Amino acid sequence: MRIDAVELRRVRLPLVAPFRTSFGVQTHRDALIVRVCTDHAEGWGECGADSEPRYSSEYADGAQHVIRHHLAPRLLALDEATGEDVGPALAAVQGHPMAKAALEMAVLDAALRGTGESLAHHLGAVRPEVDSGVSVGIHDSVDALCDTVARHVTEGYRRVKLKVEPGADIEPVAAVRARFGSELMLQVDANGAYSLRDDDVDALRALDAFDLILIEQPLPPDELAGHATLASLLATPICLDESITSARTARLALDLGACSIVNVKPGRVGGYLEAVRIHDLCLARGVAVWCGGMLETGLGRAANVALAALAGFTLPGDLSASARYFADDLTEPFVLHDGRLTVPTGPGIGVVPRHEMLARCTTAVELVTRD
Ligand code: OSB
Ligand code: MG
Repeated sequence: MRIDAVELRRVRLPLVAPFRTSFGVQTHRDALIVRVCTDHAEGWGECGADSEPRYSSEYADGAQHVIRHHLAPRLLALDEATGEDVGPALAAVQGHPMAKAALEMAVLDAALRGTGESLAHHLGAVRPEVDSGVSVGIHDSVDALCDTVARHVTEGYRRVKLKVEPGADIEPVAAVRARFGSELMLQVDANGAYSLRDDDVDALRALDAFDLILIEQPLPPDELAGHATLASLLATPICLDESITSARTARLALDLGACSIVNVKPGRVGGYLEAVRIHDLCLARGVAVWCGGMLETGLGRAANVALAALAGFTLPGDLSASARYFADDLTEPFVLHDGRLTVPTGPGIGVVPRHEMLARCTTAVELVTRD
C-alpha cells in the first residue's frame, strides 16, 4: 500500500457536560482527525490530544504541527507501508506519541480496509463485546455527584471511576460507596495530583476503607519510585496511566512495584501496536490491564473497543456510550447493551464519520501530500 496524502482535520464537538479533572475543566472535544489516502483505501485516525497540554505535553495544534512537518513526510516517503511500518518509520522523531498513534491508526485502518480484516481481529481480539465503565468528573457537590453516578448506574455501566484531587476525595468516595453499596465496581483517578507529603498520603490511605478496585495515577508521571513507596503504604492497588509511556516503562513500573494494574491508552504509548505489546507483557505476568480513554469520538472509540476485546483486558475500560460524551457523535453512536459496547466487525476500525456531522464539526482542514 502506498500513502499518497495525509489529511489533517480539526473538529470541535461540545461535551454533554463539562468534564472536570484535577488538571482542569474540559467543555469540548477539540480533536485532530487524520485521514490517509492510499492506492487501496482511505483510513481514519484520531489523535487523543486535547487543545491544551494539561494531561500530558501534547496538544492538538502541536500534534498537527509535528505531523505536518515531521511525521507525515516520513510516511509519504515510504514506497510501501502497512500499519506495522508506521512505528519504525517515525521512531527517529522523539516523543509525540499521540501524534504518532493517530497516524498509525489511520494507516492500520486503510490497510485493513484494503484486505477486509477488522482491526479487532488483526490485534487479536477474543470477545465480541466489552464491559463499559464510565469516568465521572469532579462535581461541585456530593449530591450532584451522586445524582450523576445514579444516572450512570441506571444506564447499566459496569464500573464507575471518580476523578479525585486533594480535598475532593474521601467525602465524595464515601458518599458514593454509602449510596450505591458494596457491589458497585468503583475506582478513582487523581491524574497525578497527590504527593508523598503526610497529608496527601493520609488522604490516600483513608481511601483504603472503601474497597476500591484501584487508585489511578496518584503521583506525577515521572514518580515511579514514589509510586513504589506509596504502594507499600496502601492496601488499594495502584494503577498507572500517565507514567506508562511504552512497554519498556510498563516493565520497569512493574519490576519496581510502582503499580499492580496498568491503564492502556493507545495514544499515550504511541499506538495500538505498542498497546498490544503492553497487553502481552501484562498478560504474561498476570497483571490486569484495562483500556483508558481520552473522550474520543466514535472513531477513536471504535479502535479502543477493538483493543479492549483482547484477552488480558479483564477490567472494564473507560469506554462509554457516545451519549455520555456527545449529543451527536462523529460516527453512528456507540450504545450500551446490558452495560457493554459491541466490538466493530467491519473492515478496519469498522466505522466511518457521518458526512454531515464531519462537515458541521470541522474547524480547519489541511492536506499534506508527497512533493
Ligand atoms: O486520566 O483517564 C484519564 C479524559 C481525558 C484525559 C485523561 C483522562 C480522561 C478520562 C476520561 O478519565 C476517559 C474517557 O471516558 O474517555
Ligand atoms: Mg487517568
